[in-house]
Amino acid sequence: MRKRYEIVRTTLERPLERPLERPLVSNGYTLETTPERLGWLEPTDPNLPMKQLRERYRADGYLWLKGFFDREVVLDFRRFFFATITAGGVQAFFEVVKSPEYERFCAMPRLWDFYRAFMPGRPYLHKRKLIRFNYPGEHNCTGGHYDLIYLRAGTDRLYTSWIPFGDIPVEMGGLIYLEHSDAVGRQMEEEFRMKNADLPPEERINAYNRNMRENGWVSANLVDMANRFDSRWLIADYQAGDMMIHSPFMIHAATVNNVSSGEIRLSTDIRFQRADDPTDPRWASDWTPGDNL
Ligand SMILES: O=C(O)CCC(=O)C(=O)O
Repeated sequence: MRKRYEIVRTTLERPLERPLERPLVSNGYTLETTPERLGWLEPTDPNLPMKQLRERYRADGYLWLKGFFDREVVLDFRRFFFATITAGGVQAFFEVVKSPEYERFCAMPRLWDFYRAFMPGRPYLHKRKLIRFNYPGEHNCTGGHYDLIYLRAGTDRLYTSWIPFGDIPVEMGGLIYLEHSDAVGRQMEEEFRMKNADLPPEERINAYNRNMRENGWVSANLVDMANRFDSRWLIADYQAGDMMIHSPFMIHAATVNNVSSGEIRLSTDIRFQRADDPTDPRWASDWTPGDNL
């Protein structure tokens, strides 16, 4: 029998904010567009008092901070990325990941001052930072997962910043979130913790151990997930300058880039925690291909 997960609804049901230009497809599954299965993320003003931002984050499992960064700074990084890739080919991708320009972007006082106040405490940024780019029509995209699956060897007081490098309208395949799934992720993780208890320590924290699913994902079938948890996928038209923050238990995924303009979807995801909480040592080095995380 299927497990029932309690999902508390705290936001009003709203119709879609605009008609979709294309169906949303993720790993071969086309998302349902009924109001019970698809909705829009709620934007938040980053200038609200910290107390309100924290309450919202706790209630929703995410914050969509509109216009958090200076748009031009973000677009500058996008230009740097494509100039580097154009000059050096795809091998240059990991040069960008290790570049001073990317370090500088991630070291921006705007970001660190925010986390210092939001946590509150001295922030620590995991060195393993990811940049993702997706060509239109590329079939594979991020399956449904929550981040702690890959980060089990430290604290669970983690904050992921997902930052679009450019405008990412829904049809370009930005991040989507399963509404109120922070509670689902917590319950699943508790179940994995119990199942993993008998495994050797390095296996216990592994996203690919015998108790986990392919790629560490909860599922690649987002349609089934929304039905199973009786929830909605929340979508958004992201703009350069926005920043998402999500909890390590919040389930999210992506859809295929399906824009006709040929534009590439470019984003980064980086993770903060308090400097005095335990860190996962596997995330203390630059992201490299095949680092098995
Ligand atoms: O950008 C993506 O496709 C995935 C990002 C992600 O999983 C994250 O930000 O945690």
